Amino acid sequence: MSSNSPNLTANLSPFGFLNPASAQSCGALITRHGRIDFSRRTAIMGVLNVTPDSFYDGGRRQDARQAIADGVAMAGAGADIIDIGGESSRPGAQAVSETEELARVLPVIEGLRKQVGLPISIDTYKSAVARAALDAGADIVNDISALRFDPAMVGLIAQEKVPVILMHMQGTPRTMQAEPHYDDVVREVRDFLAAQLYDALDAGIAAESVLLDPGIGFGKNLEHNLQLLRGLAIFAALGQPLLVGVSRKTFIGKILGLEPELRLEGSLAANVAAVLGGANWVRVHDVAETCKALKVADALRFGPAR
Ligand code: 9MG
Repeated sequence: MSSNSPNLTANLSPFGFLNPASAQSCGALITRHGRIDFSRRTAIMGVLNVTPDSFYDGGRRQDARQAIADGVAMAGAGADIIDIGGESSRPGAQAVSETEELARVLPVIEGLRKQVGLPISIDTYKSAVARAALDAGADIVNDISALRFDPAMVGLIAQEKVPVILMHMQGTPRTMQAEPHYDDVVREVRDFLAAQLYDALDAGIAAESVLLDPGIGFGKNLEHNLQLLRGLAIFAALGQPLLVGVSRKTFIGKILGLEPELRLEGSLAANVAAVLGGANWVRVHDVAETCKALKVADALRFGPAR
């Protein structure tokens, strides 16, 4: 190993009891609307934002009808899960009120639930929004704060027995890109995810219901994001399924010098790299294109589809 390349296996030593990446607890997630099997292929989560200001799809969906139609199209294109969000988490985004977030997401969840059988996740860190979304037909909570921003969230997840995604973020969406700093980004994100996982387990959330996510772009600069993507095996070694979201993000724009509209190929490349690095789920805007790219990546990783 060259003297300046990161010694990632050395990072494992304090966590020597953890499983190797190949021994993740299981290859499926049980939800209220079916089982998501990612044992021999990567699960694809389609992004359905109903916000005026998300960095790529913000403002594209003027009403719930358009959002529902887009969700149905994503399901038809091969999505395994649809992730519905009503508050932008792009860098610099302002928080919205619970009332506003609910008004954006509930009609979409209710409408989509009538038309697709797929699991739906609600992208929120607010327990009241999560509770109403679950009542309206959502199945999974995607919490970008990993249960930190709303103290009632952990109890809700434990009580409802629903799967949860715990994501790492340094700061808040409003402040996170100001000057992100880490001494060792892979170790710090790994330690954070392990701590949040153990808090969740202590609160009564089942291990089979927890996915972990290094939070690409959330309080990270280009080099941090690249180190996290190179170090996915370290997060997989925590023994939980791993979700990675790179779709059209700024780090791809920095590499290519392109705006979000022109980042499809870069996103496909980064998603393939994430899958070959150990991601079990990917969160994407471009479902049809990602399905094709990941068929190839999955064949490399798991062998040809049977
Ligand atoms: C809401 N959101 C935007 N990017 C995301 C990512 O990378 N992971 C998760 N879990 N949620 C995200």
